[in-house]
Amino acid sequence: MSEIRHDWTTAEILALLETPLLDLVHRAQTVHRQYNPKPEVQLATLLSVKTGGCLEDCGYCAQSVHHDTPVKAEPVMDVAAVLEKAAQAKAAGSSRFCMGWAWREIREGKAFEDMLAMVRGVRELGLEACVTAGMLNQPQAQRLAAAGLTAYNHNLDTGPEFYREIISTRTYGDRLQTLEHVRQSGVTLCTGGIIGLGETLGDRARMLEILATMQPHPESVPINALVAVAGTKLENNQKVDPLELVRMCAVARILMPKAKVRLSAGRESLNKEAQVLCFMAGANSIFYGEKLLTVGNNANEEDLALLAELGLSPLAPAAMEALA
Ligand code: SAM
Ligand code: DTB
Ligand code: SF4
Repeated sequence: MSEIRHDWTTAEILALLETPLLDLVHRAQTVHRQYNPKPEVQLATLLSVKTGGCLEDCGYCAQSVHHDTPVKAEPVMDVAAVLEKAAQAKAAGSSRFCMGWAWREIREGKAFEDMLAMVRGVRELGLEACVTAGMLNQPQAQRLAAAGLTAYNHNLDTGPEFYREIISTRTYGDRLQTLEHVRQSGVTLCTGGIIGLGETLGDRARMLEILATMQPHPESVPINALVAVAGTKLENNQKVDPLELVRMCAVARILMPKAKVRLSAGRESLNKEAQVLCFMAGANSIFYGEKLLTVGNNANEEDLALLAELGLSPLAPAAMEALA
């Protein structure tokens, strides 16, 4: 069995990203079968609990106040409505429920108390609970852990040298600090990135290097392809070649053999064959449900049919409990 390493270098990762595609996919599939022998894919459903009006200026995001997009600021959803959505996600076959708040950071008060109640409620349904709500401090991470939070999503998005080109309202260091607070609290890490921002292969390698040299590795690594939203800074960026996503999934799998590699935003624009290649390359989780946070996603029936055709089963909540 290939060993799990935490000392990957930029040059090694760049060489992986540049490996001929079939060799790369073969290597990734070999690692994937060693570490994740069951033919399973985790279905995670997203819900935007607080949409729009975000003070950060992430160049890709439809929810930033710095952009004039069709997404407008909405009030925070209430606890009962969120738990109703979670129950529906469970009934549809999801094992993880991911809740998003378009916030720069978590603040104390009713909205945070409600977030904790939502986490408790989602866990009581027997689902994994994930939250993404911007920066947080150590006591907040501990309160989320005590409520039963499974994972906190906080992406690095790209390499540190390119970060300032995409986001100016916070630093890469801020991002790493939040991840450290989460790790210390015992909540698992969901952190990955986006391609298609205008970054170089070197920037992708640097992001993967920072993830793959964490000890332990993040438990979950989302790989997003830019969904270019009208009104954002990146609205005119060139569309990502689906094979670039395959490469990112493959390299993430090779570097972090046990992580859930989540094929995330941009999947709707992949054809069936490109998705199959991503699964071959080691992707073992998808967002499931008609919407991500604000943009569309593949239809449930289509996703279930694709998994069935490939002989893949949705990761059952029971298996998920065993992992917890
Ligand atoms: N506000 C929180 C934060 O920034 O951590 C959470 C929500 S944010 C929407 C979560 C992630 O979704 C971002 O870090 C980014 O990787 C991804 N994302 C956001 N907008 C996207 C887009 N238009 N296309 C692709 N990925 C996107
Ligand atoms: C992640 O990396 N991707 C998901 C989840 N984590 C929160 C969000 C994708 C958002 C896509 C754009 C939108 O729906 O606004
Ligand atoms: Fe705000 Fe998150 Fe969007 Fe950035 S990605 S603008 S932090 S909601």
